[in-house]
Amino acid sequence: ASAFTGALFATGARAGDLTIGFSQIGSESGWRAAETTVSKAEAKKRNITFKIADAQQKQENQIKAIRSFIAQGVDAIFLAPVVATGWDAVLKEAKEANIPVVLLDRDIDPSGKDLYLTAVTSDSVHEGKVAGEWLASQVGAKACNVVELQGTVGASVATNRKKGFEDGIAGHSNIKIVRSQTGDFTRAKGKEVMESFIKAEGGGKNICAVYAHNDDMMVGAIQAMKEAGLKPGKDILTVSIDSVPDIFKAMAAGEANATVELTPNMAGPAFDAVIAYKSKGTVPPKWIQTESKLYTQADDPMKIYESKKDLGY
Ligand code: GZL
Repeated sequence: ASAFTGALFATGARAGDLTIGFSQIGSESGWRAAETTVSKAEAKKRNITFKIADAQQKQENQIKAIRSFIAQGVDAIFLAPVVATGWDAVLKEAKEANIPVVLLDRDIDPSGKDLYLTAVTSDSVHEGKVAGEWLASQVGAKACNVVELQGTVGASVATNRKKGFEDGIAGHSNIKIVRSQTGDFTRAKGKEVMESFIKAEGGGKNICAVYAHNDDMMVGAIQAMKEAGLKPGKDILTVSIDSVPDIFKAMAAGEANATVELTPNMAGPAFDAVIAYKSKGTVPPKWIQTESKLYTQADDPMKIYESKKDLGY
């Protein structure tokens, strides 16, 4: 047989034979919309049949989608778990059906570790720490009251980004989180909660900084600050996570200060792990970590905006 045929034979199942179901959270943020766009492109590159179910941020819809993928007999299931708990039963059903599950961009509680093949995520504690350390580097010894826009309650990334930020400002007793509430990772809710923070904090004049667990909530918060006659990016420092195009636009306008980048391409490494597992029995590490990078106004934000604006955010 030719070398080519031999190679195909050796790799067993070709990527083209695979059907993978993705239980996606929804499209609550620009980042998540980009993740969906990128994952479709990555599936196409590998000639994989890819089915995406949008759960509108509801866990029960994600569980239904997983059950449907099991009934369809897909080769693997991707899950971006909206919250970290409540997955044991349905993931046990996938295990019994011998369908490997890969987590994308969020984790489930450690008790479920044997219920998934691998998790492709960033280090969200580190992201929060980078954000906290950046703020500490900006304020020095000045008293700084911070308001925090948390992500979805119970999501691993919200818990972790909160902890990481606190680690980042630990040892700087002049920096205090004075208010903290969930904006559910959306622009609308981020704006609404920021409006309430501004009212509760004397019109916002004693707010020194805003920390948002994602850029979309920060974009909403920036709108709220401007409508209240405040100067985000100048009187009130901003730091958030995702590095979506619009936060770079705000930075270029001097209305935002810093963002920690999260790649939307979690699916590429996930596809490769499943292909290797299915064709060669290669067991991947439990965690495939994606990189995080801090960007500030010093990094030519308009140029970065231009490079990201057509990537499906
Ligand atoms: C992080 C991801 C988060 C993004 C938000 O890995 O789960 O979910 O930071 C999105 O934009 O809502």
